[in-house]
Amino acid sequence: MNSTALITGATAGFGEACAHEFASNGWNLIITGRREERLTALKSEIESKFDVSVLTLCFDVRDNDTVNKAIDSIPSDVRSQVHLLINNAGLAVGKGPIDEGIIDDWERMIDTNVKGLLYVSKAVIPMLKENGSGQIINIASIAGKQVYPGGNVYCASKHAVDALSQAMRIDLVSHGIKVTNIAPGAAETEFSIVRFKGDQNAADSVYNGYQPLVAKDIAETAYFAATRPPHVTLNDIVIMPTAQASPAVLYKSEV
Ligand code: NDP
Ligand code: 8X3
Repeated sequence: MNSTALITGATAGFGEACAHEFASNGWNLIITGRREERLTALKSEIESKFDVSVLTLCFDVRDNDTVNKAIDSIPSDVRSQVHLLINNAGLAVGKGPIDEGIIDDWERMIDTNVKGLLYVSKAVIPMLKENGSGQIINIASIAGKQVYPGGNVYCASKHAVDALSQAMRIDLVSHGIKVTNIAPGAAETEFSIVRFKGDQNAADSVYNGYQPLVAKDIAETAYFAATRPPHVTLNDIVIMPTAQASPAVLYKSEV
């Protein structure tokens, strides 16, 4: 297997789990994120466990120049093996009524989830085209399908990801590039710690009383989507905890 997957946001959560899942199945990796020490540690761990090579690229997806410099630095022998981009880097910041929203939180979400995904995609798509095939997996969210109280701007940013998945599919079909949108419900990662700005109690309360998804559930789903035969594309996958019927309808046991 000579395929390489480029995964954004591999320093935690879904991205880190995808790195393990793909490497354990023989894929080489390009892992990215802002926390360089985590990237270095993940590279060492994966290369010691599996017979694959891992390239680390430390950048902020919100900075288009840095994104381009990082992607341009990929050596040509690695470039020619890149067949999969997993656009996973993203975040929610804050949750509350729209009129009480904090402008900086809105900008962080829109700049990361929408503009960052666009910058990385624009930089990587030429590689997929050159290589004659490929796949983009966009990690959207159930928040990109349905809006819930206090979710306003995060939901809007993920609706944008959902729309961009559809748009990419249309614009790239003639290049044989598959586009898969994955829309998870509640999953226990660092997501809620980030959303609630380090408030551990607020983060824990999101996952109390039911079994949320775990990062491995998403990684296995992404791997399944990436390993369908050439004539098959999984366009859109909604994956939820069994106890979550919709973003705001959770069946919680009595505490
Ligand atoms: P985590 O917080 O655990 O991981 C987020 C990852 O994104 C980290 O690796 C982080 O790396 C990276 N990231 C964030 N901002 C930037 C940035 N500006 N530049 C580069 N990398 C960045 O969250 P999850 O794994 O849960 O989230 C992954 C994706 O899944 C997100 O897009 C999220 O919206 C989505 N999602 C999450 C769900 C959940 O319930 N957990 C459900 C549905 C979708 P670093 O900080 O090192 O830069
Ligand atoms: C994360 C899931 O429901 O908290 O995208 O928005 S949710």
